[in-house]
This record gives sequence, C-alpha cells and structure tokens, in this order.
Amino acid sequence: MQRCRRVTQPDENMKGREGKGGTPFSTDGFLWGVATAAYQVEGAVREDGRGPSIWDTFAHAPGKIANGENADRTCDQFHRWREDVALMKELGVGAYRFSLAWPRVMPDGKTLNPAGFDYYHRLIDALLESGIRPCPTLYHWDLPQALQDGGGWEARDTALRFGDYAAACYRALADRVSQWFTINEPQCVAYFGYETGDHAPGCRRPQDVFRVVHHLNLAHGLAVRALRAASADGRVGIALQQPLARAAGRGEDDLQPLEAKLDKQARIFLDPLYGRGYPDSLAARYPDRTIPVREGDLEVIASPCDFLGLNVYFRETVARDESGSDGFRTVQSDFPKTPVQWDIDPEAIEANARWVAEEYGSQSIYITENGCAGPDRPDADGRCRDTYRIAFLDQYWNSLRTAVDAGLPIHGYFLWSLIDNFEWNHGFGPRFGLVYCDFDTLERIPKDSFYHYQRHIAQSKGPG
Ligand code: GCO
Repeated sequence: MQRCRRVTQPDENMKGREGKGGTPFSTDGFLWGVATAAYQVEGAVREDGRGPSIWDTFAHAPGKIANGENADRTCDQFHRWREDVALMKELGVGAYRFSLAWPRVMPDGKTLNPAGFDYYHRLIDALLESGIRPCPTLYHWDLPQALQDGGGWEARDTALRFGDYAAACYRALADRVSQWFTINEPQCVAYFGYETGDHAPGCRRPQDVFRVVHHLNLAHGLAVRALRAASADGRVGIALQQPLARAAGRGEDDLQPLEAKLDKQARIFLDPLYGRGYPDSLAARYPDRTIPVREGDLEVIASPCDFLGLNVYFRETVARDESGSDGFRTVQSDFPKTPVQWDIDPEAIEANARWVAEEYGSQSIYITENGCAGPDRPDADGRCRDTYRIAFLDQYWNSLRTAVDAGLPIHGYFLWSLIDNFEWNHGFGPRFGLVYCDFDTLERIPKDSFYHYQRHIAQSKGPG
C-alpha cells in the first residue's frame, strides 16, 4: 500500500486495543499542537468571494473521490471556528497548524480579495486570545483554478504568483503570526497531482513532473524571501513528507531501490533547499524529464529557513523493480497495521529526524503531522472509544521522546488532526480526528484520544 492517500477499508479488529500511556515529556518550550488544512476543514467554498480551487474542480468531477464526496461543507470550520478554538483550548495545545486558502484570499490567484482575510483575522485573534500560536501553511494543495487554467504548477508563473500571494499574507497577518509554513508535502502535489493523477489536478504527465517539482521549490524560496522582506522576526519553513523508507530485504541490492526513492521523493526537495542543487542521479535515471532551472533559481530555493517540518506516519517498504524508470516499488510489510492498513512504525519519528539532522544538519525540526485513521463512531452512550489511536499515539510519543532525549533538535509536534475531515480522494471514510465530527449535524464529540492527548500535554509541561 502506498502511504499517501491510499487508505483501505478500516479493520474492525483494531478496535479495543488499549494504550499503555506514553512517557510524558518535561521538555521546556516543546510545542504540542494539532493540524488541519483549509480544503479539508473549512467548507464555505463560495463565501466572501472565495474562488474555485483545483480541489473543488477535482472533487466535483465524477469518479475522483470515494462515494462521490466533496468538501463543499466538510466540518464547516469556517462557521464553527469558535467551537473549534474552544476545543483546542480545552485540549491544552500550544499551537494550531492550519492552512490559508489561496483562492479565498486571491480568488483568481492574483487579485487580492480583502474580505478573504476576514475569516483568518477572526480565527487568528481567537487563537491568540486562547494562548494558542497560529502556525499557518500558505499552500496545502488548493491552487486557484484560474492559475491551473493558466498552466498550474507546470508554469513558472505560478511560482511567481505564489511569491506575491505569500507577501500579501505576510502583509495582512505577520503582525500576529510568528511561525509560517510555506508548502505542505510538495511530494504529493507533484507525484499524486501530475504522475498518478490521484489528486487534483489529476494529470498523468510524468514527463512534466520535475518541472512541477522545480516550480514548487522555487515558490517555496520566493515565499521565504518575501517573509524576510516583510517581517524581521517571522520564522518560516516547509513541511515535507517523511523522507525515509525501508528496504524489503537485507541484501546489498536492496539498498538501491531505497536510494532511488530517496532521490526521487526526498533529495529532489531537500538537496536544493540546503544549497546542494538537484541530485545528479536524476538526469541519468529520467533522461526524458527536464528540470527548468534558470539562473538564480537555486539561490532563491536555498534561502535559509528557520526550521524544517516533517510529516511522519510510517516508512514505506520498497523493493527493486526495473519495469519502470523509478527502479523501486512499494510493497506490503509485515508490520502491524492501523485500521486503514498503514504500518504502525513508531521509530519512523526518530529515524526521520535523525536522518535530516545528520544528512543536512537541520538545527530545528518540527513534526508537522502524525496520527492515524479509523472508522470511529460514538457508542450508544455517546462516547467515542478510539482505543487503537491511543495505543498508536503512545508508541509514537515514546519514539519522539527517545529522539528528543538523544539530543535531536525536535522542537514541536502537531497531531493530525484536530477533527475528522475530508481525506482527499478517500472522502470522509478515514477519520483522523481527536474530535469526532457528525458530517450531517456538524456536532463535535471529543474522542477518548482527545482526553488522552490532553493528559499527555498537561503531564509533559515542565515543572517550570
Ligand atoms: C498529508 C496532508 C494531510 C493528510 C494527512 C492524512 O500529509 O497528506 O498533509 O492533508 O490529510 O496526512 O493522510
């Protein structure tokens, strides 16, 4: 099973597995948070002048999303932000990682819609009043459809537009926002959006995918530069998908597919970000794909960041496969599984953080996503007993703790997700939330894991 967005049907056997309790931290200043993304939680897709995004178009196209679902309403955070902020306050988190919808702020991707910021003003003010740090991501996959019509991420112009959009966001919000993420998982944007076509805009043009990667990297760099120009003390980084995978076997030969996957999905982003340019191996392996680097681009992409975000769920297992250019394919592992058949691989946190710290010298790392999904629903007494999630989180928090104790520079952790939401092409089936959402009534019910995280955060606060 491929990690990203390929979830299978929930396995009822996982229900009822009890957690033992993760070891609490007492790390001063460690940031505990939760994460969501605009298209997944906001709804209100036509309010206050919001324009259509590629995900609106994709979700409304027949056959793209499980059960023909879309996020026109989803959990309606656009109208229920008060309730959600109150839940976060009750939870005790120190930060909320959410994303700004580019088509809300610039409906056509370039013309400012001041009303589009009103919602974010309200949300950010409420977070600050509750003592929660707002950590917006500028791009979590909802490109304005108008920019797609002009070429999407295959067009260099989209990266330039992103720089302007980032500057507009900083102008509007940097007085109250101190920590920013530029782009969430550009790997998924490029490979699911342009190679497999499982995500918006649903293209299958592998020959163009490195062009898309380069423009995403450039967009990131331009956004970093725009922040430096706009704010002296704002901090910024990117949120990447976990770089590491596992080899299916133990032989020398099994390392080759690992390297090939690292080059294609991790180093192609990390190397230029850290000033090394693109890996040479790519040109040899993919002779028909070009990376349209222009003079000065690599300097822009390598603009220093303040931290690196890693979304960590598990390490995919890969085996050699010479049938295509990649040289690797993802295979099943014998790891225990979550209800949606993702591997339970707690050491993935420590291993990934160690790898970026050692390979790239990353000085400040945030785990920007971690969590698991299941078929959660409340019992007859109204309580949602997601014991499998509690067991999962305990194991991952222990790995996090081991990593921090070992001196790895991890400064925060954002649990995916605050609330059940729209899981891309899988629709509303897989529920990742600490809070259950009834998508008919929009009622919110904190699950058992909500109270578990609440206790964990409370116990993890240092003695002062
Ligand atoms: C991602 C996204 C989230 C997902 C989450 C669960 O990493 O794919 O950032 O939007 O919903 O990871 O799949």
